[in-house]
Amino acid sequence: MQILNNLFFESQQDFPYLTKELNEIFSDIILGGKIIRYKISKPKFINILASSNKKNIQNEIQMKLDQYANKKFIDIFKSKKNIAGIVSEEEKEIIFLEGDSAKKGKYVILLDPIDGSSNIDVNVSIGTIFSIYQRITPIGVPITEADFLQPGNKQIAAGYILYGPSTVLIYSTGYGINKLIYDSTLGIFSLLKEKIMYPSKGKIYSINEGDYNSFPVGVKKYIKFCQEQNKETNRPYTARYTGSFVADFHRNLLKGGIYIYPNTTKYPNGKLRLLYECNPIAFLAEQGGGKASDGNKRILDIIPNKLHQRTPFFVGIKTMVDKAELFINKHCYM
Ligand code: P6P
Repeated sequence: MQILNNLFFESQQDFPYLTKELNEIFSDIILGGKIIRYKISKPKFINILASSNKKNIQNEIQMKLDQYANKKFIDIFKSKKNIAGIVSEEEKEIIFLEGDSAKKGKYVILLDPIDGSSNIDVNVSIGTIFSIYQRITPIGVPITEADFLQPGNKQIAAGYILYGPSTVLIYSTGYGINKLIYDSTLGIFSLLKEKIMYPSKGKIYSINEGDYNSFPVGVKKYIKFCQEQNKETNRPYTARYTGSFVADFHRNLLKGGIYIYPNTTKYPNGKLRLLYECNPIAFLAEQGGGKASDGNKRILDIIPNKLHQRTPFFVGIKTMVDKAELFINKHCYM
């Protein structure tokens, strides 16, 4: 009924806890999400799912959709005045918006335009992750890197769009997790559920066990713990790993689990980026009653020093993250 009450655009009541400016920023995010969803569902018109044969600043193969999504979101934010600057996974430097935005924009946004892009050409769910802060430089002067190097506990909103069998927007402004679903008939996102919380128990663990030999001992011990027979503690757990962080996080949030990307030989500081992957997801996890750490400390308390810095990442049901940290700290001397 709620959907039928909507006009052909998202209505305010679908976006609880958004100020007027944030509501405008979310409209921009949703516009970008709708365009990306369309492109993904219509690849035959545009050969957009192939690799671009270029590498991004992370030295990762950039898929055409990565480039397309990055440009689309930047163009959309540039056309409005609420955002003063953007950091994107696909851009080495800060995107300084000109004119009114730079002077009057109260907010900065950090973005992973398409996460899980290695899955684009095999039709596995992918996602857009976003993180929003109030700028710390005064209105009227150009923004600086400091506006983006804020700890995750200063985020005022964060979320993701998951492009799967259905397209969903998950976000929080610090008052719980809200879930909206896209209705392609009406072309709008409608509120489906507020205050989403992790289940009290979980039995899914998500980690790329192909890297097992290069994991720290504590992580190896935790994986063996997950695989042991123990009816009382709901084990063995189930392994689920898609190679698409947003999809794995979303499933674990709804069904109960833990996602781990630890430091490995190839990624000594972890693979996931703190500012536009781990902080927004950690913000959501804590809003859902879960926990997010680097194996030792709270992700949201890490003081960033580089825009694209990486961190080991453990996120999920609090008791599961606590257990993983126990194994890590017990074996950290080994
Ligand atoms: P690996 C995608 O590139 C990503 O950042 C996450 O979405 C995903 O969980 C992870 O990397 C996959 O990395 O090394 O397991 O292939």
